[in-house]
Amino acid sequence: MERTFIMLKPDAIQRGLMSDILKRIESKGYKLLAMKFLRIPREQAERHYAEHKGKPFFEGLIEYMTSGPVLMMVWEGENIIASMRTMMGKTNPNEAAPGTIRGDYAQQTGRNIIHGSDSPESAKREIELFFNDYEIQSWEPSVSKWLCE
Ligand code: DAT
Ligand code: MG
Repeated sequence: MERTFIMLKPDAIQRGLMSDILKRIESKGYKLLAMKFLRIPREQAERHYAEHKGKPFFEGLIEYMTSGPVLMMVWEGENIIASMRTMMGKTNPNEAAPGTIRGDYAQQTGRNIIHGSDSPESAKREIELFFNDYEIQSWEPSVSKWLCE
């Protein structure tokens, strides 16, 4: 089983898309391990997106990500990192396929409503950046045996 860090960005919250997006992730059968609703401090947003520091869109990205509360989560499931990237669709919502989260709900790269880790290394780094160990739940949904054999 793999873990990933998922964040609904400020535009998803403002636009009332939380429940629609959560429904897709929950219905897939993934297990929620942690969840927080808060405004990210600027310094933490910059650390989260450190790989993009210096790029032309960086300042705008940090402004956007700190402009309002986000919903940050840890989810667990089989091959969840790659599968969530597929469910999210391409970074540019105009290139994201219909049926994907960005393809269905967004128009611009700079307002693409959701973040998901892109590798096991990023997932570990991002989870540790935003969550303490005690905030991550260990639990077994009773349907587990009907989801994975
Ligand atoms: P992803 O979020 O799909 O992992 P990324 O890591 O390349 O994509 O970029 C992180 C975020 O930065 C992305 O979700 C939106 C923003 N971004 C990336 N490229 C951009 C661009 N050319 N113009 C505006 N925002 C951009
Ligand atoms: Mg990325």
